[in-house]
Amino acid sequence: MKKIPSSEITPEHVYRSRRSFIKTLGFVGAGAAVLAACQGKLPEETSAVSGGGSTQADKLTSYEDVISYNNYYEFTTNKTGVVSLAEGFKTEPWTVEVGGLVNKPGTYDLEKIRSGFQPEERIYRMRCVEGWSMVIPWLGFPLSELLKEVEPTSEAKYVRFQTVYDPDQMPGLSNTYFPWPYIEGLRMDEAMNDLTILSTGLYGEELLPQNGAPIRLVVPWKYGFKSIKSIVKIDLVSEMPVSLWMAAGPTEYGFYANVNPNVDHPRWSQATERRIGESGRIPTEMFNGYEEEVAGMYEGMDLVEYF
Ligand SMILES: Nc1nc2c(c(=O)[nH]1)N[C@H]1C(S)=C(S)[C@@H](COP(=O)(O)O)O[C@H]1N2
Ligand SMILES: [Mo]
Repeated sequence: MKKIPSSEITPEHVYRSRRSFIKTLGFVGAGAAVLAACQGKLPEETSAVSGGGSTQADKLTSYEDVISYNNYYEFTTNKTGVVSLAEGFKTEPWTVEVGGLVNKPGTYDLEKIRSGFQPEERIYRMRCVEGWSMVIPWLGFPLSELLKEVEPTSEAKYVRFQTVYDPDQMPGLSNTYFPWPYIEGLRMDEAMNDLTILSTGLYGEELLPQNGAPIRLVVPWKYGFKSIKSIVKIDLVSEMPVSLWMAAGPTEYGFYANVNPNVDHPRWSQATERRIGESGRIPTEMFNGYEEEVAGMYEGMDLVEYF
């Protein structure tokens, strides 16, 4: 194996060497294992995407790009400016309050999250509504595991998520154009879908602030803005939550926000996307390539009306 100077050992290097080691044992994780079984050996530079059928292989976005090109408006709307403004963001102590229409509301601190849930690797395609995308090896656990613990009542129809509101640490909150705090929501079946995870890490490392540390949502078949960062509150509710983006631009951002190449944003096409770190554009897939797993939830729904 090629020697890498220690100064250049990024989590990506460590992650890749560990993965190739695991590969020789014939196991990379559920999604990849299926692909490996079908095709024999995985090409070094591609990775099986979790879900989205067993035949797709996508190149991972580099660790450097994943941690330096971000949308996190509580810090700044400048994608390459988040990293420096978020440096040193305090993520400990941290608690996530889980309540609303549940039998067993709970306060989850990081210790309780770490000991209660086992993170697994999920390689997901992520598609930003602005037309760029990444392929990220997340670490996380299904949101359904947490929701089952708190026992939603029969009145619970939606899940509402809220990001921390901390003006002392987040200079972007002074931008009064946005109705802070950042809010997002999912319908109950979407929240319970196995693809929906709470992520605490990526590339085998703990999440950095710019990616939503210490815990964020990841919903790979929806536009990136649904994957809300740095969550402090999760409520089970009976009415459809109004997200920050719905409040800021109701004609441009709907509640569902499913990736759909056939439904354009009012100001641009959604037919293609640019993979960060690669050249040119590629076609955007229905439900971001996760049609098999999620299309059933929207059967009979007009996806133009419910955008
Ligand atoms: N709280 C909060 N969550 C957020 C955002 C944000 O501005 N604030 N941006 C969203 C958007 S538009 C995208 S594309 C993804 C980007 O995630 P990443 O920076 O980890 O790639 O985070 C989403 N989650
Ligand atoms: Mo986005």
